[in-house]
Amino acid sequence: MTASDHAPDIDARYAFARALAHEAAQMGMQLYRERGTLVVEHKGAYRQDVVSIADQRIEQFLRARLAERFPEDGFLGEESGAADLEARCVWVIDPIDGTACFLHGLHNWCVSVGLMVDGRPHVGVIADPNHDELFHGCLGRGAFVNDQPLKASAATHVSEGLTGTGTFHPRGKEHFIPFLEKLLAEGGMFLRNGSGALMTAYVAAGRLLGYYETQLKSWDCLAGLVLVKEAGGLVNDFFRGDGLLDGNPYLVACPGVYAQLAQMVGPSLDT
Ligand code: 2AM
Ligand code: CA
Repeated sequence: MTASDHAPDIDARYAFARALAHEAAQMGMQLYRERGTLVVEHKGAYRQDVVSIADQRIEQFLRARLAERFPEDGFLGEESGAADLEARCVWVIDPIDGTACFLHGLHNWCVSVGLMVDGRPHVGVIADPNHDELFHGCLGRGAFVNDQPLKASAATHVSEGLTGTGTFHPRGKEHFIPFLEKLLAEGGMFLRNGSGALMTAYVAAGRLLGYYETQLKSWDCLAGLVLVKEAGGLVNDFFRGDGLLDGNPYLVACPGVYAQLAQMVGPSLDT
């Protein structure tokens, strides 16, 4: 019998993820206060895609602590890539989701720590130190912000609240502008706060009715997907194809408006 034959200790991982994300977010807060001194780089040719030494330092911290505590687990991170993806437990983390906000002095950023077990999102923790909010959830055990249970909105029409959105230039505005037109035509309204993880958590919390992003990466949303599912929301087939490594279009929403939003997004959700 090998170590991988044993059921993984989910309790230990869930507790560790909560403490770790909180600690990383406090580290992020310190770096955020010093953001004027951080070295900023642009990823590739796309100038809006920025990364700083803060992203790299927090990811190194998370990766080292996870490897020390759970050496048998795999890892996928935005800044340092993948290791042991065939392991039963794989951590999928974004050290700072909302990097552009972080660097521009806007408070919409967070640390996102997700855990996949046997290929499915199982534990999600999103730490937002600017608002003292720790979102966390575990498959079959509910989702919470601090100690408060999360529940997706009971709305049945987009006109009843706000819908999160986001895009980036390389994806093409044809996947975005038609959606906005349809949303506005139905009396809906959009919000774009710059952090996919936080907007996903807000859908779980019932603060947003739904959230459409033309393209996300798995580290932006894996933790949040656990929260949305546990809060009674619906999610698209984000992991189809090479979704884990390359990302996909993304839609999450409360049950009463998911179909309406999916119709507005149309074929862009599948291409
Ligand atoms: P980041 O801050 O970790 O880069 C905002 O709409 C969301 O898009 C954020 O979660 C942001 O994550 C993400 N994002 C930024 N650049 C991206 C890219 N090139 N591909 C996919 N998502 C991106
Ligand atoms: Ca990031």
